[in-house]
Amino acid sequence: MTEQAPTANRYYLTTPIYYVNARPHLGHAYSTIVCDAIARRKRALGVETRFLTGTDEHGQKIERSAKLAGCTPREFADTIAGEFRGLWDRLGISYDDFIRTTEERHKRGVQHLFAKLRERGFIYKGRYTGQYCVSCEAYVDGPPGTLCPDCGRPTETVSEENYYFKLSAFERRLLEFYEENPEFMGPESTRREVISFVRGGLRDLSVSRTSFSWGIPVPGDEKHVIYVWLDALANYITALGYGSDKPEDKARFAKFWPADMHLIGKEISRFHCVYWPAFLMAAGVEPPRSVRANGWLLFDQGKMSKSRGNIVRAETVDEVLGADALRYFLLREIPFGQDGNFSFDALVQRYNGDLANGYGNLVSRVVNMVHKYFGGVLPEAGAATEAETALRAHAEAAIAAFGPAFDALNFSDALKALWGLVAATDIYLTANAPWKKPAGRADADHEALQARVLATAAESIRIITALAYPILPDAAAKVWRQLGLGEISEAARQAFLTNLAWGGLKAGTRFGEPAPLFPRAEKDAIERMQNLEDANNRSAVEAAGGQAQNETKAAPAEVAAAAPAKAPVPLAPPAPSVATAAAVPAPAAAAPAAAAPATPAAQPEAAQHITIDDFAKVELRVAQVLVAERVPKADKLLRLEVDLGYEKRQILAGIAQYYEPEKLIGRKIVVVANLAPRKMRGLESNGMLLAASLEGGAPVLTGFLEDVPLGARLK
Ligand code: ME8
Repeated sequence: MTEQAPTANRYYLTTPIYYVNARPHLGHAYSTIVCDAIARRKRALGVETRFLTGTDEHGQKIERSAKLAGCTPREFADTIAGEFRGLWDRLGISYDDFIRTTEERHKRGVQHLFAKLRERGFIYKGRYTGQYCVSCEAYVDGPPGTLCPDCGRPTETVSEENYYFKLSAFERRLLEFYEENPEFMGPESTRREVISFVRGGLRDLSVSRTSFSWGIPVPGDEKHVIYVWLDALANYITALGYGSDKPEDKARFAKFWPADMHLIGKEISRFHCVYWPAFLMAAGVEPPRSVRANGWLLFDQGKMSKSRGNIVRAETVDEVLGADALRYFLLREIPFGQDGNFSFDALVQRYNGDLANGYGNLVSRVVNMVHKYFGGVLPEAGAATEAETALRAHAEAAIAAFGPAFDALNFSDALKALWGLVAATDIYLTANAPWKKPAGRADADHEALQARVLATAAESIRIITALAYPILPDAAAKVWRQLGLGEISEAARQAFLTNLAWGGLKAGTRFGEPAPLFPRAEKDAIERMQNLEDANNRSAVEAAGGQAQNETKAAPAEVAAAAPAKAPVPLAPPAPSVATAAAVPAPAAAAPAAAAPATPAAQPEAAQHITIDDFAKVELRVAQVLVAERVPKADKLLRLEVDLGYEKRQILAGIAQYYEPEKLIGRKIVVVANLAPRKMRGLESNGMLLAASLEGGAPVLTGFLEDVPLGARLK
């Protein structure tokens, strides 16, 4: 390992590079927004900052997704990478570089790194037979049938001749490295988890695959592709020019490596805090200075993720409340490092409370009064009274509190301190009421008070705005113009945060036109956001499952089985040519219904229409069968264990006469997820499968032609 380079006045920070198998959602936006806020503050402090983001485009997972979508992996990756980049541009993310792992510069750098590792004796060839989780692109210890410990999905058995990285040689070095660099990883929970993982013993790591080809070939042995995590992690150095001989690339690498911070989600800590420093040490490259893990953004009580099907898109919030509202909410509401709930209610409450009624209203009052009473030119404040001195002291305390809290990633505390100044300025303004001239106050005295109060409040707003700029870049830019200070981006280039001393806003400054910042969100804001999400989810589900549903209409089993004379709850209007709705009976109905399955349901009558709200009560979700076996002494029942992505559960189904249990394993099906649990033959059943019933025949389980993530909801 080389020596620790002196900390220069430069800062290199990175987001994870996101997989292109899923469209961006708020979870991705969260990590990216955190980095963007940090990058903006660093730049405004005069630090030469480089902010990298990008997309992770290789691996079996992407190859399979592309195949299912009927396009090449390259076409698939181009589309989703474009969506990520487009979203970051829409949200005003100030990245300096966007790397795609399919780019030539990356491929060259990864091959250089691989060759270096081999040359230095850390790579050897061996045979790997074991379990692999395609979703996490990770090797898993255990016998066939082992579920992935990270995501809970079934693993696949692979047996391949592979290249191995001597990770075991780094156990002691890594522990020493953590000890010597206590700042290397955080928060504390991540640190503890990683250290205990390494203490548990490190085994050599397979770093190539031969069973698929969508990846970077091993130099000199092209039938192997390089393990996707080695490929992906290397982006942090290949984006700087690692592996290139060009002088400008070498200079960039020398200048910005080691990275100051890799910001990641907590689930990928092991890759960043164990494998990555080990790869770098082995290659003779210095490890990054720090890795910081954000907690998970939760929605509907679970981690927001594509596989759970509970995502919210950043575009929705941007469209209704603006990107700044989202940035503020995420940084203010969630203590960094912890998991945090996202809800439209909480978002709108924060928006109205802190932004519309708080900061936005304060700015609007002051700017409007400067226009009204002083023709838009900032007056001289004159001599300060106790009230001005107190507000100034408050502002100075806010400056002193904000920076250290922000720089320690305690964004929530930093904003709390700053919004304390918003409140204090508001109180100051109201207490001095420059809009109200009491009877008996001389004109000149009143004008002096107006000048003093408005100039003081405007100065406080300048300080609030400067500090808030990394979190509220759009709003700050507008306020800067309204205060007559020009372009805030230019001020940031001049490192305006290095000098926030009181008194920066000079008398005589001509204010810009007042412009609304955060219009109050009315009641319908939540509904609008929900509708946008519903419409998006609907089109996603239609895209994923519509074809299958058109071929065989499906209906929840129990509704039909329990009440055959009533209309089933249709997923699609019943078509005369297709017999609708029968079902795999749920446990309670299973015994009788299984004996006489395929009861054709009556056609719904017009009078029996249900509302969309009725339908929404039924939670239909995609699940995968992990285990299927016959229930002893119950010849019609199968016991299934299914994976809903966010949880696994047991379901009993009366399909033993129609489906061989082994054939069901791995199959994706639809289940009614919110059915009350019932006991059958002493076993609990949690939910029900959906199947179509053919006239007088066997039930046919639902399925999808395209790949559908586990847990995705059918609406
Ligand atoms: O893991 N809450 O990519 P990925 C908070 N390609 N953060 C979330 C989140 C949530 N609900 N969902 C996603 C990969 N994230 C690899 C990384 S890096 C060399 C390779 C954020 O598309 C969080 O930063 O699965 C998480 O680590 C990342 O997105 C995972 O993105």
